[in-house]
Amino acid sequence: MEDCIFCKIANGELGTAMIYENEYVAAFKDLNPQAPIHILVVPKKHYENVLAVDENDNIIAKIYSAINKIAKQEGFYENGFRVINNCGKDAGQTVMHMHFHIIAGKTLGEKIV
Ligand code: DGP
Repeated sequence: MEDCIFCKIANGELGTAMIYENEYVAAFKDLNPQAPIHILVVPKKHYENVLAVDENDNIIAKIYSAINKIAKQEGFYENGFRVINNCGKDAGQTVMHMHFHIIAGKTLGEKIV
């Protein structure tokens, strides 16, 4: 999609360093990290948010499969981590290309944020 920053990043147009990448998914560091490890996992295809995912589409499984691999690759598989997806206005979604935050590298506490 034209003028979508995460489309451009995910498809390699901006030369962003990738933490993980496959045919469907790209993962890169968040610009504004909230923890020692803060990675964004996005589909290469544009979806505005999770509401745009059809029940027959397996992109969410592909994203979680990527998260599993990233956790092993980046060394936080054993200690655990949090995955956050903001959907829409009340959740504070600021980039309108579906993305999943992986937050790790410290004890996160019981609250969501
Ligand atoms: P959300 O509130 O869930 O829409 O979070 C969007 C996140 O995207 C936010 O943590 C900052 C990050 N972000 C925004 N623009 C860029 C960018 O150009 N590059 C990277 N790496 N991250 C970005």
